[in-house]
Amino acid sequence: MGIALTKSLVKEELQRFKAAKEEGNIEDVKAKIMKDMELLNNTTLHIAITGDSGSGKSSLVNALREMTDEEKDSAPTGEIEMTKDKQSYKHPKFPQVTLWDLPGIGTPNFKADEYLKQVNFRQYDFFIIASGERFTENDVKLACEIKEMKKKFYYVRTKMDVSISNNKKRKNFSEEKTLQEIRNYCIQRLRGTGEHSPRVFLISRWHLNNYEFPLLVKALEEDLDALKRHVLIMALPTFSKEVIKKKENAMSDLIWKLSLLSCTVGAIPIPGLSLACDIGILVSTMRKIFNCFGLDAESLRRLGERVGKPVDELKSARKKFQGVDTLTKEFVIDYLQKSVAWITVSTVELVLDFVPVVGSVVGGGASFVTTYYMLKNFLSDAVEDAQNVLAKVCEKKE
Ligand SMILES: Nc1nc2c(ncn2[C@@H]2O[C@H](COP(=O)(O)OP(=O)(O)OP(=O)(O)O)[C@@H](O)[C@H]2O)c(=O)[nH]1
Ligand SMILES: [Mg+2]
Repeated sequence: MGIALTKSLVKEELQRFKAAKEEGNIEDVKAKIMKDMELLNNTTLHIAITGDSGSGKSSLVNALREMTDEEKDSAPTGEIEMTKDKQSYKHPKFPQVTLWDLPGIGTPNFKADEYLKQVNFRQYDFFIIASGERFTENDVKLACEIKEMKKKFYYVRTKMDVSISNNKKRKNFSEEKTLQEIRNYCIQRLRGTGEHSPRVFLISRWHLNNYEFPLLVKALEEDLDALKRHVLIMALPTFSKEVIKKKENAMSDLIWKLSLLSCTVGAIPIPGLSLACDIGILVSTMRKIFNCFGLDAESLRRLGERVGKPVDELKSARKKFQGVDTLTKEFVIDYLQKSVAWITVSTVELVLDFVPVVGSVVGGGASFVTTYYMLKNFLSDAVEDAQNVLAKVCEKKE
């Protein structure tokens, strides 16, 4: 077990550590990281989903919350008008993310002229305008109004699975051509509102990895600031290898910061282990990683319901975390114990290498190295299992 610990990789990280230390007094570095962490923990993301009745707003809210329409606390969906008032839905695992299911513009309680004021447009980070088969006058009106208020909006054409399946019956069907036609039609209508480069994404709530949902995520990432981007990535459903990679990068960055913090918090020996690191930081970060890749029992249950696979099948696809439903402190200690042979030998070597680099903070350095590599090791295990689960989801039924 363990990630590849090459000398050059270690040297690189230690140089980074040294540079961070040289940025100022280690207490200043610690204070800055603590402030960054506090800012991150207090960052919220409010996503407004609007559009005509039946366009698939509530379905999209549920998809982004990784829920089926049947789950308790999900947004009600259906063939008749359902969303009559604005309603907020917190993400079940990431309460920093709130999805707002808004009633359509021009519905009895929400008159077109007053719409944005009534839904309190200022509180949202951006709008998604959902539209079903036809682009309506209301969609145009809404796009104009949101633009006037200088808010960002993304135009989302839903139910692409239905459109593609209907078009398949035609002679000379080409999926690419069908997508192009629909995209051109939407862009043209939006250009009519004075929008020069309208952003249109063709999606299906049932196939987030198909069509243009990945492009929508990319656009959001580019538009959001670093903190909000981090919150978005953490909460994204793990629907593709690309999403797993995004999550891995985001967590790597966090690990680096938290490890720096651990070396200044003070190394506490872990009972029964010849390790000195901050167990609190290890447990909370490992839990964050575990949940963010959807490896916990609750996430796997939801995933099973969405893709129609028994939860036990998904659970047993995990190789590194077999039998783990939630990440407890006991599990973390056990995990560390299993890694101990690897980490102690490496740590001794690393710290010896480290002495000329950091001089007097060898103690802190040892804690930094231990925390850093324990967490990196855990992250690489989590990535591997997230890929295993994804592969199981993609497996065709026999
Ligand atoms: N196949 C398919 N059906 C979808 C998709 N999105 C929504 N639907 C269906 O379209 C119907 C309407 O979806 P809702 O999510 O209730 O639409 P809404 O915009 O919330 O409607 P109101 O609440 O009445 O404003 C439901 O039967 C959904 O199951 C999709 O991407 N694919
Ligand atoms: Mg609805």
